[in-house]
Amino acid sequence: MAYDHKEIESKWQGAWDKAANFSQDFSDKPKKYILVEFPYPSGAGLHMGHLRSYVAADVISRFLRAGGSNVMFPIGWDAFGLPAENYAIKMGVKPQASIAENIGNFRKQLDALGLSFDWSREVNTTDPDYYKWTQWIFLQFFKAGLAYEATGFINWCPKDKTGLANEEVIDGRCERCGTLVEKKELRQWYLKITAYADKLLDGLKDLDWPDAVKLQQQNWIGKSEGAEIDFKLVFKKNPGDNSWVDKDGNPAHISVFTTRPDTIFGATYLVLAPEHPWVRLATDADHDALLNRKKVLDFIESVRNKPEMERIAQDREKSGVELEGVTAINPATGKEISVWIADYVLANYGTGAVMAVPAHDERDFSFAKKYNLGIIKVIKPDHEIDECYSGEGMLIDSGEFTSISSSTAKSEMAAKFGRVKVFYKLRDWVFSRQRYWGEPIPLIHCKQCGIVPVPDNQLPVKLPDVDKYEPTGTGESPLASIADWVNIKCPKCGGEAKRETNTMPQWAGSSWYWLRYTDPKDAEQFAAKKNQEYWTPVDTYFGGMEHTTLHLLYARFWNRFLFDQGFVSAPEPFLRRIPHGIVLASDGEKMSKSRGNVVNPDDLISKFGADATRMYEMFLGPHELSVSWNERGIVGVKRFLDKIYRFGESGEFGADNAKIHKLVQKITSDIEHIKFNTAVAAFMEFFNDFGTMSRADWEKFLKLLSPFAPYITEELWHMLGHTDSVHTQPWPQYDESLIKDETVEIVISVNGKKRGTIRLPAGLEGNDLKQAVDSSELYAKLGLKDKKKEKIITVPDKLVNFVIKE
Ligand code: ANZ
Ligand code: ZN
Repeated sequence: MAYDHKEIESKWQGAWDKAANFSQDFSDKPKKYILVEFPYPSGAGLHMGHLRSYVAADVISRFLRAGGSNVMFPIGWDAFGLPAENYAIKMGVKPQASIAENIGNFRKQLDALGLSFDWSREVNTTDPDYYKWTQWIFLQFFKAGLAYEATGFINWCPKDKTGLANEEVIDGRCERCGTLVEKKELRQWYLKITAYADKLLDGLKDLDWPDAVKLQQQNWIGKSEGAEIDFKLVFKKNPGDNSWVDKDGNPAHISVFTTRPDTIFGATYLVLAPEHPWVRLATDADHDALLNRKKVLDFIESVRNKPEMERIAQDREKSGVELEGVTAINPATGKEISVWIADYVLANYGTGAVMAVPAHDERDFSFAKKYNLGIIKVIKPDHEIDECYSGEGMLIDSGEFTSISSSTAKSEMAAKFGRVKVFYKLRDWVFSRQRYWGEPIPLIHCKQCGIVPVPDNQLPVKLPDVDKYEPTGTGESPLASIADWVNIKCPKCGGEAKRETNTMPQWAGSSWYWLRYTDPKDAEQFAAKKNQEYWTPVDTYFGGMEHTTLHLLYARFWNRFLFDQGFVSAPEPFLRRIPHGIVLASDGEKMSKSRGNVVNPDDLISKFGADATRMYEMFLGPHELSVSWNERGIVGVKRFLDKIYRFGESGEFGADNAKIHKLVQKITSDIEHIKFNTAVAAFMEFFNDFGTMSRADWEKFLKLLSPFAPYITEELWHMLGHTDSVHTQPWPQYDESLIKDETVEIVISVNGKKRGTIRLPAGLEGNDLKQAVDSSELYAKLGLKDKKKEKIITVPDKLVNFVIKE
């Protein structure tokens, strides 16, 4: 007989005192800050990925509360940005309205799941009382010189009609809609995240994060130590003339960035990115340096919209064209070498130019083969190799550096031919969007005073309420056409001025939200220092794998900056990060509407109950791995819950059972180690054959199960006659002496080599263990009786090793 999950769940959902989950500022109990990524309240509602993080975090929070901690487990809404705006456009409503409706729906879903959030701390990034502080923080960046305006080629999504940050371009496509990203020249606001590259790298060391996640951030920041070296240019048209300067007065040389200055004697040509500023200049009709200008321009055009990923792919054929009429001088050899542009050199990394060393760099090698360029070996490999050797070794044919090892010579050669230089892959964060639904950037453009920050007492700069907010596609925000919002008096001189009309990216509000939770209603500051000091850093942060180089990097950046400014109390925001794997559909494919394989949490809750949904979600597999949904699995979990319900109803209690102690130990340890799937399995195994259970054992069992299945355990707890809640009971303890196995397998080895095993009573140590082994059959069989033992090593419950003279 199935229990009536609907009745039980709706009964307790209404009855639970929500305040029971509220956390106390400055309590004497140990604090724990458990955070889950707050959701975008999209129209689709909760999905399986949310559930994975939310249920896991809820289990931990309930467990820690029962263990006596003052747990903060807050939630809120990350509601600005493209997804919300696109949804509103599709539905033909204002984002304000659709957001409010979606939040209502999300809230219902979260409550139905029995998630024990502290709703007293709810935040919403689109609430003016919240984004006032997002704007205020932006102004701190601006005042510190870390927010700046520049015109440059940025990533542009033609479908979403807005600029994107590098982090939002995944394999050349828009992170949101999958459209191929184009390059567009636009005036943009940038945040100078590059100024924090080293701090963001160093900070990783102290974090309890999965190595894979740390490595991804490290690679994204991409620190490279090397040298910048200048190559003088020579012009065929006026061979003697080395005074050729550009409009800015730069002398005629090209600077390259290399991580291998030790290979400079093997540099046989230069390669520039097609977008290199010098190439732009030289192809200008005013200049006559290039003899093949037309061909060069054609090539530039052909690579213009090639995705970066494609350009740098190792195995792809590289193409380029020589800049005829120009050569360069290799500063080490004094030899004249040719100058090329090629697709495999990127404009926005290093100096946008490389010295090509085909003998020791794969990309240069295949390029040199294709265009028949010189290949000069300057490093002797320490073993036999293929044609191109990219490792270290002894330098050859390298002038005074010959016979020195390449690694030793590196720094000296960097200094002699150029200067030591560090580059990062990380780019400054393109921080403006040409869309309506975001925080207005709180700046004012005045003809007299230039760019003026909006004074603090005029924050927030509210988004105007408008009827038309579709993107324009011109590179201007829709706000630009709202004259009475845009035109304003300059706060400094009182003259005519205009508001900045770009808005912030969707990542702004989430770059500091965990700080606001510590002090969510503060009107004077974004969060009082003493609240932060009590709560932060976040102890455990649950969320998706996909946010590693977006949200997690941005959040660490804002936190570090605010820390340096003295506004934040901890340098790193999130001590422990637990990412979850993806939940795939039962066919092993990604869940998607178009495939029609999406599993809807509402349906599951209605059909099987929130408890079964939660438990099955945890049972699916290790938290960090991708798992496949399986309808049969949830049926099994529901049956398990039916069984325990029937047992509770029957009230057939017997004698105490030591097995419950083992279960307490197992569940406690599994929760601590985020091994929820094995915890669920342990519950089922236990219940399959526990033999007998006393009323006290049963109460322990219910408590253990309560973080996973909060409704049914509450019902069964009350069935015992209790009037208080199972969720306010302390976590059960176990008796060490009762969890030992009665017998254990002991490995017998001789001189460290395993010779067999024997079964012995558990808990034997030292001489007792030796004596038990002495009287075993194996001992006799191995002839150990007559051997002279130099040493006998015993490990209780595991092993006895005899060290003997052979
Ligand atoms: C000469 C050389 C010789 C190089 C050699 C490598 C091996 P990472 O480690 O990624 O920083 N490079 C520099 N700027 C580039 C750009 N804008 N586009 C494409 N490639 C660029 O790589 C640095 C190396 O990548 C540099 O060192 C340069 O090639 C190339 F045996 O210089 B090397
Ligand atoms: Zn002014």
